[in-house]
Amino acid sequence: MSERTLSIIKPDAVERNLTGAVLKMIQDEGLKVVAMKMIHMTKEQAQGFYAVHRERPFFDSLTDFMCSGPVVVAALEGDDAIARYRKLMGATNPDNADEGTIRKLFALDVEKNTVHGSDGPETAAVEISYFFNRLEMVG
Ligand code: YYY
Ligand code: MG
Repeated sequence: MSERTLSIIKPDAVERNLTGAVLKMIQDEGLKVVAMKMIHMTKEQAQGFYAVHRERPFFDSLTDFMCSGPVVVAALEGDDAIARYRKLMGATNPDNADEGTIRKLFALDVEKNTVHGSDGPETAAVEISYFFNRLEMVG
């Protein structure tokens, strides 16, 4: 079934000019970009995005990192897009990520791990609407 997921190319990757390489992997996987933009989040915007993690010990450091530089946010569409993108990303900690995944190739550590991808249909819908309105989505 066709579904959509929210991708973020994180500050560590944008800063190292890896945006094109990550987008190529996304497109080679067959996922279609249906919305995309570069933004530089405020601390408050990063806290809002990661609100589900606000009680976690890494929340303050994570949200500092996510507003430390520009990111590229995109909505991706395809059959089973959520799981396929999670598989392409690899495990949260790059030490545990499979060979050939984005995080295995590019992530610096568990925090500076290059990409975000939604973890389910409900979070995907919330996360896409956090960044994009209907006029910004193709199709
Ligand atoms: O969905 P995913 O990004 O793979 O991991 P989450 O468990 O949702 O955590 C979100 C984000 O938080 C993760 O990408 C990096 C950061 N983080 C961290 O800095 N340290 C941890 N021990 C776990 C997660
Ligand atoms: Mg997550």
